[in-house]
Amino acid sequence: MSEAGGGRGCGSSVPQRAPWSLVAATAAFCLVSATSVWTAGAAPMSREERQKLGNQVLEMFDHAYGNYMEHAYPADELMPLTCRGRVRGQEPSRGDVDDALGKFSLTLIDSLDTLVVLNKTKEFEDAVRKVLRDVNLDNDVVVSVFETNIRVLGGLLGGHSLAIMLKEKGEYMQWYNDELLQMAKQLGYKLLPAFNTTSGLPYPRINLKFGIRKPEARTGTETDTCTACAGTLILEFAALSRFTGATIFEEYARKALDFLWEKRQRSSNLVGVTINIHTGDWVRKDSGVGAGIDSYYEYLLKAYVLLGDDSFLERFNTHYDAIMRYISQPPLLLDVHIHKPMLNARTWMDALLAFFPGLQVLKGDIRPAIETHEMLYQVIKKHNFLPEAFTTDFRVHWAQHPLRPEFAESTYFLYKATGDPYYLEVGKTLIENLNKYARVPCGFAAMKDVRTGSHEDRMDSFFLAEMFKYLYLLFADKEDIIFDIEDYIFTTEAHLLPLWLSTTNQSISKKNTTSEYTELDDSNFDWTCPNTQILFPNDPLYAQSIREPLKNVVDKSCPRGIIRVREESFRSGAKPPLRARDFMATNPEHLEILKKMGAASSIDAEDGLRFMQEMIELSSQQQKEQQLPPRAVQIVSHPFFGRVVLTAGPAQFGLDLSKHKETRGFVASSKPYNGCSELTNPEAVMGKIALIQRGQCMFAEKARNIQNAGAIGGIVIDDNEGSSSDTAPLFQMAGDGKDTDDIKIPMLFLFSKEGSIILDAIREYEEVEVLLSDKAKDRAAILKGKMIPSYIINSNPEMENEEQPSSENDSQSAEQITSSSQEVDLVDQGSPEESSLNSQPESLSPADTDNAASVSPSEQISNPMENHETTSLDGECTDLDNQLQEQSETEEDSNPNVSWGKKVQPIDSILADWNEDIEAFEMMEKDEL
Ligand code: DMJ
Repeated sequence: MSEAGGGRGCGSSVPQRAPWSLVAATAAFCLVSATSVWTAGAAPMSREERQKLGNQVLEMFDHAYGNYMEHAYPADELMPLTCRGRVRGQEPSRGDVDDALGKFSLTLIDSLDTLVVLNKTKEFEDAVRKVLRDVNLDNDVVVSVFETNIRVLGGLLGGHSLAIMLKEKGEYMQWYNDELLQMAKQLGYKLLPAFNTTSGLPYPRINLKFGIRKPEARTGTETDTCTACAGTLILEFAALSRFTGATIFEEYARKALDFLWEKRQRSSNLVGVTINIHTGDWVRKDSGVGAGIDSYYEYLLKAYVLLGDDSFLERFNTHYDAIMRYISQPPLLLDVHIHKPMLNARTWMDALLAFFPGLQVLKGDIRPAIETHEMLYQVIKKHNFLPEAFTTDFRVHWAQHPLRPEFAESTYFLYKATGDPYYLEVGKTLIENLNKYARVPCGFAAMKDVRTGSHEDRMDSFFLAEMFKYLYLLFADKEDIIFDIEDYIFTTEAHLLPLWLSTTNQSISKKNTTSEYTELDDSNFDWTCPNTQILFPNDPLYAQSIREPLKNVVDKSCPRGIIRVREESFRSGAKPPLRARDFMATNPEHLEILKKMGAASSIDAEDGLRFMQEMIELSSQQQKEQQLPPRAVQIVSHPFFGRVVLTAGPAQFGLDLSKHKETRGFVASSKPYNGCSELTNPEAVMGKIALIQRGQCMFAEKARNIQNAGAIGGIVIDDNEGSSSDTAPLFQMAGDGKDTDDIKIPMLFLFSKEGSIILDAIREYEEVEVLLSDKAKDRAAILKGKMIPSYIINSNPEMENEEQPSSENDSQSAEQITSSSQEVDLVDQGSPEESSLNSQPESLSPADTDNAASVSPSEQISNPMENHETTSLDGECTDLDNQLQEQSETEEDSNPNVSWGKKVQPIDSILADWNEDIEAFEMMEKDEL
């Protein structure tokens, strides 16, 4: 696009380093599109292959959208495992996540402009008619202002933008008369009461029908909101104002942004994660580029692109400078404290920050974008998806993955900026993983645990709004899209707004804005607009040369919480700081170091605080290390073929699936169903996996009864109707307090909702075969030896309609499989892990009572799912861990007084000593505000 078309380049009054080469808001705002100059590096991908991948994306979209429309619409979202709509109030509440659901057919609205990008114009026309006919924006439901803005208002505006584009082309949408825009305006007015605060920051939630603070509204008493929640409105609100001429929306969004800018921490120029909407105090003073803040930064830069207002670029550049100074520790991006920005606030990163490399491309800062993207890609290669959170040494911290699009977004932008076909290969991997691990017969299911491959009954609307757009555009040529994508800017939900809005209804742009930039000097703009003519001209291997040193960063190295402050002094021979994991209370040198912390220099004080922080994490980690990770029940028979994976709780007795081969077999219900006495149907469960209902007797007793009847495994299904691992913490089944070594078969636990997926499958298909394992298995391995068309394995779209395997084939191979399942090693050698668990009966349930509801899970169980990985799975960090082990052994050897593992001061008592210090630190932070 040209500047005349809207948007701004560097040709403004803002200090700059180089002219914008191309103002393509879709991607490389500052960059030359290098696709045409690429000559070396990763092998180029042929047009044919790119088209094939594009077609695959189209087929995947059809699978997701088609199932939503067929089985869920007009509900807000599809539940892909149970194949029905998610209607708020009819499902157990999931807390804040549900605030996106307003009974307004969310997924349909969020998908509107994706249909046009994917060249499904006819379907778009139908979808718009449905929105106009069916969607009600006046429901008595409390929704998130942020989510409603980015998904619904953004969706309507994106739909309107492309509807008028199509109308102008003269073929489609000839009947369209701004109806989507009218709906957007109606919704805009519904959101405005949220801004009725003295600060101008919006309340986080609003009742669509009753607004805020009215007794019927059930909202309006909140005091805090996240920075992104208050700072991610300007694109949609300004577009609404400029499309309609009603200036109020842009004014309100600008006011909120002005307030946030005023409240930035003045010495670091960072913002916190949560702010009090009445006082403007920072409630959470940690600062990063991921959850809670992410799109605030994104909207400052994009507001400049869309609205051409220099003040937004100045603010963005000021924050960006602070981010690169404090948060960016390439390839990592680590949260810090806004008042002590040299102090890391966490030792883990969240998945939302994966959008940041894309934003850096828009900014024109390619090198760190390539570095962070590469690091993220390696985490993905290890776990197939980006876990919601992962540590600085790349272990899983929070194992869920709700099919987030941020990494695909950054991949697209990096490809546009560098033209490096490597990024096409990255996109191809994303497609393969989605088809292999997330695709289920009724759509795509979020990953509940990337380590086990288990699913959640959830397909968020952003998956359709964003993922398919970015993936399709990655492989598309200009002529594959029916309009010029470079005439539009992507919102944070990937909705498209036309850049010509910058020259429309501009009258409000400066009204009511506060501005004070005198403190800024040229050094704030060091990162601005590097010119890709300089970056790339004679070196097409540029991106590769940046990735190369990082290529083993995840697999081979496990950075131990990278802290840069003293990098220089390490190099000059000074000792690295004492880390919590190395600390021994019996080591005099360690005690001496500890004494110094907090006493002398500020560096010592920082060491002390970090040490405390690490001790807290270590302490909770050690508690969790007593727990077993979740397991997977994978349905492998027709028509599931491994595509449905259920999260299961392990047992503290029986075969340990993490140490033995998985167990595979057909399922059969035991009689009696509770499995509390000798089975009356041993012939039915012999050689099979028995289903037993929870309750009436101990888990171990059930296991013995089915084992005596010849079962090769057991699945206990919760008797608590409606329970689900979506809403209840998963737990491990305890033994009976006695010796359980006689139980040799594996036992897993499913909540009622997951259990009923198996029970329903039996009702429908009679023969249902499952795999019990520690992690879902690759479908190719599952189907080995079976006559299955390759589309099942590869999910190759063109073959989707081909004949399915006959039931004859199925039963034939079922025999093979049954016999192979009998080869499973049933002899449990016992493990130290189990014996240590069994030796702590006080933490375990004494019995599986028949009154489950009266026993809280926390009383009865330990929770292996609780968000954090506790041990190094998959042999991660082995090399470094070995070195560390060797190192501690050497230390021990050289100091005969040190007895490793004995006499160590309990962590609790160390923490108690430091509580006072932590409080003092917090007080200090508060005073500085
Ligand atoms: C989307 O709704 C938007 O991208 C938002 O900014 C945060 N992330 C989700 C998807 O992960």
